[in-house]
Amino acid sequence: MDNDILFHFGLSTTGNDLPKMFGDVKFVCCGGSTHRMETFANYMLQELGMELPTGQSLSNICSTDRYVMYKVGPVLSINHGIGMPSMSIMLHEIIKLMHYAGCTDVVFFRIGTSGGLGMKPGTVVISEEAVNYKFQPVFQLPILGEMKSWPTTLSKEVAEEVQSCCLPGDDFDAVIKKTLSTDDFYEGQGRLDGAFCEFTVKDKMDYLQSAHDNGVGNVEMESSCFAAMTNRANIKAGVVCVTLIDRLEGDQLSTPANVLHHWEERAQQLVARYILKKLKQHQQQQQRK
Ligand code: R2B
Ligand code: URA
Repeated sequence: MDNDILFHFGLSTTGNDLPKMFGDVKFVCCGGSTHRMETFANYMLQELGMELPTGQSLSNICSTDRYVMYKVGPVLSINHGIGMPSMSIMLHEIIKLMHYAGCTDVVFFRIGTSGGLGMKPGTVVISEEAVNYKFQPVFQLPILGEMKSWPTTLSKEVAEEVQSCCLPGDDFDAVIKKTLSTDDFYEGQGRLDGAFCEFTVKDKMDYLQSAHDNGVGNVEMESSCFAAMTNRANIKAGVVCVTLIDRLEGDQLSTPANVLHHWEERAQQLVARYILKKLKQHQQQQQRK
């Protein structure tokens, strides 16, 4: 194509100098909400020891109101919205963007929230793999009238390294477990408190218990698409989600907002530590050369 328009970002290959703008990106971090990804970008600014000149602040690179994107040195922070269709659009465009910018060895993260199964709320789950409603490690999408499916493999190395960033002094645990990705927050996750519900408490508990017995630690709405698409593109990727509730205990998110925000910071903290560690290792390798 003479010009490729990354429609949902409001960027294009002829309208923007993508290599100049993004060529040094090494980490793409995404999460559902626009505000959380702005907070993460500002947090990375601080963690990377970067100081903006007085009166300046980070600004959103996207010119549409579909997604927000912030760049802090080698880190891109971008939101993906709720659900796999929104995740998939963002990933198509960010994978092309990384390609056009000439980026190499980029690691992708989803930093998110989830419902936990049988663990203390506030625990961070690092996904071993993402599974569908039948607990299978595949992502399916109908294309041209046919159902296609891809494996939802995630990097074991990244998962273990992120887990090792949880330190003895931290007031939370980080566990590696399977993540169940659903297409709905309410009935799709076995909630009884949606506008509709045609199953019993026992049906719900049997399903969630069976997920738990199959090694599932948490439930959310994007990881299988994220894992399948990064895997298809041969991109190393990790999913780090905090649990906001124990779904074996209830459905409603009744914890106060300030506590939930504090918990959300935990997943960001682990990924930030991983990034700093990798940048330091890279710097040391360069010095040795
Ligand atoms: C976790 O939280 C959102 C739903 O509340 C969804 O994006 C997800 O995966
Ligand atoms: N996000 C989800 O998708 N489910 C939950 O239970 C909590 C957050």
